[in-house]
Amino acid sequence: MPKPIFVINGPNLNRLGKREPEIYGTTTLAEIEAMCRQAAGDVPLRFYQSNFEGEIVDWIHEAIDVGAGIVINPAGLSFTSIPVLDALKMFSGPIVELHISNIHRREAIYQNSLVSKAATAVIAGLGPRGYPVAVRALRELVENG
Ligand code: DHK
Repeated sequence: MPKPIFVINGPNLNRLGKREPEIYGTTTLAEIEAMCRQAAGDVPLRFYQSNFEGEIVDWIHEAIDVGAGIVINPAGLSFTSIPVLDALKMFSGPIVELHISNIHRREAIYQNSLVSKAATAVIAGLGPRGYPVAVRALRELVENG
């Protein structure tokens, strides 16, 4: 059985679909999960979202123990959370940091992601379609090393 890919989402992403649609679009998190599962194919996928930093750290610990790769949209925690960064540094597999918006074209508070210091790659600005792109990229990284 192949090891699972983790897709971890941070605060406020449970509100996608209605949250600032001019920035994040109208795709819901449930629709994004379905896109990720389709992209994962026969690779198991664990899809999580929390508004709480500690829960996200716990899921990264789960990935450290059993995961093949991580796609993470830490949302606002990208710019503030040392605990999330420290947890990601313990993960030995590939990490794709994902942002629906292009954070580098937004307000300054959104432009310095701490998480990027642990990420293998960063996808920002592709909108919700960035998620399946990240999952497919992780599958290739994991399968082809
Ligand atoms: C999502 C958020 O919630 C923001 O705090 C980030 C990110 C951007 C996104 O584009 O997915 O700044």
